[in-house]
Amino acid sequence: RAVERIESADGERTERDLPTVRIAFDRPEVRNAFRPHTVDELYRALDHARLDTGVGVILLTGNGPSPKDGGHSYCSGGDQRIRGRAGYEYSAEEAYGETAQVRTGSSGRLHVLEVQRLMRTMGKVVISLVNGWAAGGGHSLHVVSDLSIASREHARFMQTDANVGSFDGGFGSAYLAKQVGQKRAREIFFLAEEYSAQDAYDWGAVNRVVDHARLEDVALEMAARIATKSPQAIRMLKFAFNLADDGLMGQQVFAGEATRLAYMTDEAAEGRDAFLEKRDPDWSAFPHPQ
Ligand code: 1HA
Repeated sequence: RAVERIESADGERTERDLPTVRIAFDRPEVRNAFRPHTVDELYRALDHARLDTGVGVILLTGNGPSPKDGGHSYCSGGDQRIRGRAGYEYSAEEAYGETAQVRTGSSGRLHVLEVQRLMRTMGKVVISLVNGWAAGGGHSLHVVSDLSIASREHARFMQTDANVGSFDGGFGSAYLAKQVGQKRAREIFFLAEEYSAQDAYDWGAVNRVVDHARLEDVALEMAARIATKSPQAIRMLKFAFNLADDGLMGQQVFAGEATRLAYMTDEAAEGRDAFLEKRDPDWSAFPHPQ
């Protein structure tokens, strides 16, 4: 849970809880590559934040730097060491003992597309703090985020999917093309070249480039600013931005929120009450607006 540090004009310091949580990959020795277990934990943390009515903003980042070589990373995608012929399967027993699958509820498969869908469809703002390498499936997580802030010194981007015979043919490519344009997105995937925070900013793929030391502070400032806005308005706007690109799914998510709002009206209550009281509904108090 994040706090905002406020310093008044007379130098007095106070802290207040922000409606914000920080979720971080914590495998810096492998550039924060994810395993099925990592992704299941990420899903649970995100869903916990989704369900918590006190949370409006989620900051997604990577811990580090690596204790091995000091390298900084946001996330380098699927852990290639546990990739089998049928995808990212691995023996949970190897890492966590025999009861691991029961304990974690993990099926031993990589559910990263489910994580992407959750980030996309939750009515809260997800901000990626790209503090180092964003590669492969890690690059796609930053792409799917609502906002991205990049470290000037350490953020590096590379879409390596095609290097390792993988391809995110969903949000990771299609939504990237919406952000940077078709030609640029194809270049990013087909050439898999490294690009910088400044490149990402120039191409419209990140919102801000900031000094590394300021990355988390800037994210908290953004979160504090978003916290001053109407939660309902932010939610409707996020769903509206998604709607056309997400097709019927986008319409469903937007419409679900519209239904929720409509349920709060006297008109909807009349429909419910009439049914429960076994009478015809009386809509006379609810004219057709112009
Ligand atoms: O595309 C998908 C999906 C698509 C559809 C549906 C689901 C999907 C799920 C996943 C993915 C993918 O993520 S595919 C793409 C997988 N990721 C990669 O191809 C990135 C591989 N890593 C790199 O290219 C580079 O490591 C790097 C550009 C991120 C950083 O380079 P750097 O700074 O030179 O470090 P490097 O020495 O390469 O890495 C440091 C250590 O981290 C190495 O281990 P060490 O030699 O110290 O034992 C390295 O092997 C390890 N490491 C880095 N990335 C990964 C990794 N180990 C396993 N998996 C990694 N992804």
